[in-house]
Amino acid sequence: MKTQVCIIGGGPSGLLLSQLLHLQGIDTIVLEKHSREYVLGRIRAGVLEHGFAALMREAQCGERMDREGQIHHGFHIARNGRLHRMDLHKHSGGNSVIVYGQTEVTRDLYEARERMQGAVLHDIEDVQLHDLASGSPSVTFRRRDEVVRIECRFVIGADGFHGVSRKSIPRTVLREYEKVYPFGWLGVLSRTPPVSEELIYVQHERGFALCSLRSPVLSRYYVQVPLTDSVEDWSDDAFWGELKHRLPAEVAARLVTGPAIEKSIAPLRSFVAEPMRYGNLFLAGDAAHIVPPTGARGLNSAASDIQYLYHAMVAHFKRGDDSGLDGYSAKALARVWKAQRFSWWMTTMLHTFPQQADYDQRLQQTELDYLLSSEAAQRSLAENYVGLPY
Ligand code: RFL
Ligand code: PHB
Repeated sequence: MKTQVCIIGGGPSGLLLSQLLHLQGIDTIVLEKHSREYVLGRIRAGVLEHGFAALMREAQCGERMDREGQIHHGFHIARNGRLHRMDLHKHSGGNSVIVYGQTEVTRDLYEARERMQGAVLHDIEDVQLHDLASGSPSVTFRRRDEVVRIECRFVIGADGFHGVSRKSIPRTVLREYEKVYPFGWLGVLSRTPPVSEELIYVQHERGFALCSLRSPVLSRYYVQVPLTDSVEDWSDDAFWGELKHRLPAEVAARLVTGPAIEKSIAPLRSFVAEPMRYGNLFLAGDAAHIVPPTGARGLNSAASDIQYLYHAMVAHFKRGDDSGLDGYSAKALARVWKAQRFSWWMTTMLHTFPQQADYDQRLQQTELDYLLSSEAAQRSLAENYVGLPY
């Protein structure tokens, strides 16, 4: 098989790039390890930056997002039983975010790829990347009992944190930066009306909590849990009880509970791999960097990588201009590190850290005091939350 761009990973990053390149007449093949149902079964992000939304529209995949997604002009921070509203719209010069689940984003991208007869191969195994430093790299994989080779001009590693692409870069070239947090998020999806029209991020001595949503009838809630907990330790009743404990009383009083349709624990981690290019392999999204979900940056950082790569690839194939490809890693990493900083800051400010020194605890409280009382601090939060410019 032959293609111009071979994309490893059929998550949002890989599918979005494939769709954008297709619309510019550039040929791609997407290789996905799992089935489409499996990919769509993963409940993840919920908040999209306006820049991401614009990219979805450019990919001709924005129609349902614009119809069903909810525009949010602000969110709340709960502390000591009180809600404090962060006005994103006012403090970011008129920007906002869209609440539209990653599952729906991915579904829209799959449907668009199908409509345009894009090649997305599922259930493939043993992906290996070859000759990345040469001008004609290739990718091999196994499907059923057959080994298939794809020859291409570029390989895109969009295969998430556990994928093979990053691992194909020699250890002498790659530098990794990592921070692991001593807790995780237990998330529940329930077919119940959301407790609040806007998200509520909760700082509480028992631990962080988050009230989010997917639609007027679908809620998404999280509570901070120790890494030693497993999903089996948490009955639905135990989850709702703990969430109510952490919410301000007036919010807890109107919380509608119901059976969990999905329940999972995600560990929190910050990670960056540098550089994001090796020869003709380009990393994008979670394959190169991850953040704790507190600042809602993960999927949005993946989208900015894709925006840079998309324009760089178009410049290469249409105009023979390689400046975008040559500058990709540095440009993407500059924005990635800002998302790392923001996610680390939100996470550190809002979570309860085991065995925290008294001094650090007072500083943490002061950081939140400052945010809640300073318009300048709220402007900085808003600028980052709606998405820094590409
Ligand atoms: P993905 O989504 O992990 O997709 C990678 C795909 O590659 C496949 N794959 C392989 N394919 C072929 N061969 C191999 N060897 C392969 N190995 C893996 C995988 O099956 C998969 O389909 O990465 P991508 O596309 O870069 O997308 C990144 C986002 O998924 C991620 O950043 C976000 O979900 C993070 N995130 C959030 N981001 C936001 O912007 N806003 C949010 O509100 C938000 N909330 C969250 C989140 C992540 C969470 N978890 C579970 C970590 C909330 C949570 C709880
Ligand atoms: C979600 O709805 O899943 C969500 C929203 C905001 C975050 C993280 C997750 O910061």
